Amino acid sequence: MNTPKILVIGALGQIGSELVEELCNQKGKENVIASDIRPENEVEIDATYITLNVMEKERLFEVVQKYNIGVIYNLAAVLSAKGEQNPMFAWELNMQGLFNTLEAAKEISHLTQIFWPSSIAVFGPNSPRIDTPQYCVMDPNTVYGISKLAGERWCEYYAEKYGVDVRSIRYPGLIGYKAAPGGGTTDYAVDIYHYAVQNKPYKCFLREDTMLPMMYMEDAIRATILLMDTPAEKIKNRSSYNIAGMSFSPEGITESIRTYLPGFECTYEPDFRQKIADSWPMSVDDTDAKNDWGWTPEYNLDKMTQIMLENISRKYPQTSSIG
Ligand code: AKB
Repeated sequence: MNTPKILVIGALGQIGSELVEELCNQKGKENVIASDIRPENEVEIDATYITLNVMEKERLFEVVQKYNIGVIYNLAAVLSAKGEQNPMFAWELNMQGLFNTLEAAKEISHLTQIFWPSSIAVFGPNSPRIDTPQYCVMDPNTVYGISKLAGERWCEYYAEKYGVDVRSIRYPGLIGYKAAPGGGTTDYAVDIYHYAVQNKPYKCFLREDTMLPMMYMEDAIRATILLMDTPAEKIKNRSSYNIAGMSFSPEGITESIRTYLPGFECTYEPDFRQKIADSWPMSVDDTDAKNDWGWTPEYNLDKMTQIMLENISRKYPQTSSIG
């Protein structure tokens, strides 16, 4: 069987840049097209790249036809903290971008699979906060969370009404060293490593005891491709799956960093993002993902800290005290 052509939308973002690399490795570089809104002449990426704004439905349809696309990963989104600065734009991008890809899958027969990321932001202050179940009260209070919850319902609707093979994961906070995160409440957990390797103190925008679900990027990419490679009959959930990796607080990650850099200092000055974090789970129950498609995480906090510090220190050869 021929490998279908894959289009990654939002390929220059935190998840997109790592996903494109892994898809090229696993599915063949000739089968992957990376796209984002930046002009082609400004982008350096080791893959075929085209400029594409997911809000432009006609252009998206044209690209899907032209390149005979069989699979789309639509990662374009405004995240939780940034979304609160411009709620209407966040709603438009997060919803219209999803509709355009779902409509393309409904209308174009060779486009047979869609991946769309959801988030732990779909939960809210009245959701259980420990081992948050797959199905429970969901009352998100950020525009990002509202758009993700509405998007999940639309994914299930398109799957049931039109037979669209759409699959989704509720990502926890994602932590990687290759690309910068883009305006989320969990971004501190990437920034903190950059300060630590430069021997700088870090001022955290969340309280020290704010426990949140998190995941090392390699686990997240593995989960994403595993979900997409699972035979359709095993995918019982067409809204979005909870997946768990690890849970920690700013205090916990600071302790983990101190095992390598004992002098590292972190101070705490909570801002508007504290309220967002306080409405999210501390940990999630991912039994359904484990049972349906065999999800298991491989990274814990200390293993991740070691990899993050080693790799980020290479970005700061002048100041780093690691390695
Ligand atoms: C955010 O903080 O907005 C994201 C997320 C948890 O979806 N990282």
